[in-house]
Amino acid sequence: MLASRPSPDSPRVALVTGVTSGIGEACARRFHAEGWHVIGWGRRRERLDALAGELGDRFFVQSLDVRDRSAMTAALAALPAPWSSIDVLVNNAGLALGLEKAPEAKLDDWDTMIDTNCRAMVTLTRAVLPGMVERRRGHVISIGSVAGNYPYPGGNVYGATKAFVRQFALNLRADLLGTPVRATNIEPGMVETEFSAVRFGGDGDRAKKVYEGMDPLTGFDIANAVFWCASLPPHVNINTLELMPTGQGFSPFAVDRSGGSRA
Ligand code: NDP
Ligand code: 8X3
Repeated sequence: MLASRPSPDSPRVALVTGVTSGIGEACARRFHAEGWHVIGWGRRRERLDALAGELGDRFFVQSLDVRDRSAMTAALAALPAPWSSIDVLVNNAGLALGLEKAPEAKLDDWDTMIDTNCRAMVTLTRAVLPGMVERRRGHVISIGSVAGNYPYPGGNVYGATKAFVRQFALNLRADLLGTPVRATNIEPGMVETEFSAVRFGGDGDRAKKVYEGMDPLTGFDIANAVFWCASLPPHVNINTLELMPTGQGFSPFAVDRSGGSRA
C-alpha cells in the first residue's frame, strides 16, 4: 500500500555529502538559506563543527568516510525525525587523484576514485531511495562532471567514474518511472574549490595555476543549479545539466604526426 503524500508544509530535508568545502558546502548553505533542514556529511570534523556553529538550527552534521558502508548505514539509522525523511540527496563527495597518463597512474588512486565517486555513491543512493519512493517525494541529484562526457589526457579513471555517475542517474530515471522521484546529473566544468589541490596531492601552487587568468565557476554557481533543479515543479525532471565557465572551451582532436603510433 502506498503511503499518503507528505504535506507540502512538512520540513524539507536535504542530505549533502562532502560539505566541508567547495560545491558541497555551497549546496548546504544554499538549501539551508532557503529554509530547508540540511544533513551535512564529510570526514573533517572541525570543518563540520565550524559550519554547524555558523548555520545552527536546521543543520545536522555527521562525520564519516562515505567509503565505509557500515559507517554510512549507522549514520542513516541514527537520523532522528524529521531528518530521516530525506527529500533531496546531493551525491557530491568525490575527488580526482593525479593527472598521470594511464600507464603511469597509481592503482591506489584509481581504487580511491572508484570507491568514492562510484561505489559509495550507489550505496548511499540505494539506501535512501526506498524511503523516497514510499513517501512519494524525493530527488537524487548527483555531481558528475564534463570529464564524464569528454576525454582529456590524464582524465582516465576520474572521467570514467563520472561517466558512471551520469549513466547511473539516467538509469535511475528509467527505474523510477511511475514514481514521483526525480534524478538529475549536474555536469560542471572548472569550479574553483579544493578539487585541484586534492588532485595534485596538496600542491597549492600547481592547483592555483589551473584557474589563473580566467574566471572559473564557483561552488555557488553549482549550488544555484542544484537548487534550481530541486525547486522546479514536481512534473519537471532535469536529466542532465552541463555547465562550464564561459572561458573554458574545447580543443581540436589531437593527431600524432611523428609516426609514433607505428609498430
Ligand atoms: P572539494 O575537494 O572542495 O570537496 C570535496 C568534498 O568531498 C569535501 O567536502 C570532502 O570532505 C568530500 N569527500 C571526499 N572524499 C570523501 C570521503 N571518502 N568521505 C566523505 N567525504 C568525502 O572538491 P569539489 O567541491 O570541487 O568537488 C565536489 C564534487 O564535484 C566532486 O564529486 C567532484 O568530482 C565534482 N566536480 C568538481 C569540479 C571542479 O572543477 N571542482 C568539476 C566537476 C565536478 P572531507 O575531505 O572532509 O571528507
Ligand atoms: C572536474 C572538471 O575538467 O578538471 O570534474 O575534470 S575537470
